[in-house]
Amino acid sequence: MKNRSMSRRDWMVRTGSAVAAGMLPPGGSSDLFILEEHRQQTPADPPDPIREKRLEWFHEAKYGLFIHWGLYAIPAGQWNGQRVPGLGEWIMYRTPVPVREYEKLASRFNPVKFNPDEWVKLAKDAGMKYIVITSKHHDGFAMFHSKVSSYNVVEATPFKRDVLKELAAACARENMRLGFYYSQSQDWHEPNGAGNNWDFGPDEKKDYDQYLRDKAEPQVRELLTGYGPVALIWFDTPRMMTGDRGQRFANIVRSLQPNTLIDGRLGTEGDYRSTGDNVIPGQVQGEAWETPATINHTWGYRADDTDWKAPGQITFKLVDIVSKGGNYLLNIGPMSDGVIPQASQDILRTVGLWLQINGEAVYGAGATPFGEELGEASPRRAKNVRGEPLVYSQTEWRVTAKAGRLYFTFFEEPRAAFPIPAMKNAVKRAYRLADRAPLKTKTENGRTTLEMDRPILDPMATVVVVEFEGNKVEPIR
Ligand code: FHN
Repeated sequence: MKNRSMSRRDWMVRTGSAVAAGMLPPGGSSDLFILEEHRQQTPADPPDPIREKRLEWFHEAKYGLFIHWGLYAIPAGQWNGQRVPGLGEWIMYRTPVPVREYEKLASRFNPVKFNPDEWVKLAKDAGMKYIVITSKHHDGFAMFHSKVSSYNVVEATPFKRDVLKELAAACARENMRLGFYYSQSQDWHEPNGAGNNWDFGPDEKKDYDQYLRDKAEPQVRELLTGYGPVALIWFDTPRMMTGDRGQRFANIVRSLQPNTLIDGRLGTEGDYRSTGDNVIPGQVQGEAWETPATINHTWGYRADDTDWKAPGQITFKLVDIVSKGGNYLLNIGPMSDGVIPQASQDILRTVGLWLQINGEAVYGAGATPFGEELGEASPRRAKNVRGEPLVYSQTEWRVTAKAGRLYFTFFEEPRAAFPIPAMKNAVKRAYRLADRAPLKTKTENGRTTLEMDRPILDPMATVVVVEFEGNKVEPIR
């Protein structure tokens, strides 16, 4: 199940981390509009016990809320009456909008309906165990009261409230872990930040270290000193990040808050791996990892993207990810008045209701000891769009595991007599997780089958617990 021998390159290829995060714009054409290398850092091998300790909560949590919120929520996908395709938070780049024009959005940012307690309550209702919010996205605007740049929510807007401070307080009240997304490389507002070539010319000619020294590094320090315990810093798009530059950020994090996790997109070694956007690996991964994903097709709010993923799809992705050893960081984009679109709230809460009953199969659960349920590799060695070996994914059921227990989550009605994959361990008993109703089992020639009632209990996903002898499954291959 563990695959510590997989090379960094293989992992990058398999998880889509090495290539573009191409997404369909809400219009649905195949316009790939972000070409961004997600340089991936492989946590040290063999595992470092200090890192493993830091990661304990992350392994338990499994499911987090990603929030992309910033000035881009105001245009919401339109500039001067024109629809700008692509990700909502990329509107400045895609148009492109000169800094002096884009900055004017700040004077209109007044999200009077922002209620951090409601946001935290939503995450809790959704069954999410951590929140990660954009503290500064590529547009360079800080959603916190930064002393190093007045381009921030307190000094540049009529709102004048420190969004992160208020959210941190609300999280602390509810014991919710809070992490900060920070765009360390791209900063389209700064002459020496990466990305803005329409105002400031090509990146190669910039004094990138000046930007790091005078803005990015001090801002990361601010985040780690003024906002309580920070669960993680979610760095992104490490353009122009050499190992040394990345290490400077890592040193800041480690020296100020040694328990804070670093994601996989810093530009030097992090604590866990981040897949490409919306990419779920085909197989179990041996290291800690996380899929960042959208609930529709954008991260920052855009008014025309209402193509939401259904609760059943999200539930499948969550269990699929957990069954491969990972975490799911699912994003929502609040509107410019501070309200989270009702549809995304409803979807998250529906999944949350399922988790209230079935969460035992998810939180703290380990990966499948089998793998046959995940799918089959293409017999012709075909590759998918990311150049990975093509796997014909199967979606009928998934398995997650804890000591002495397997959780079979069925997304489709299984065969009336469902054969448990071959294992050396004897089955002690089986029951439905939701109502604890026992299931009959039959063992013949060492193979156990579950006698399944029809229709299955929950059409979205039904969990069956199988208790077995011993702590760890020994599959028979
Ligand atoms: O460019 C960003 C994008 O806007 C968004 O923040 C995602 C989230 O994973 N990261 C980058 C693209 O991969």
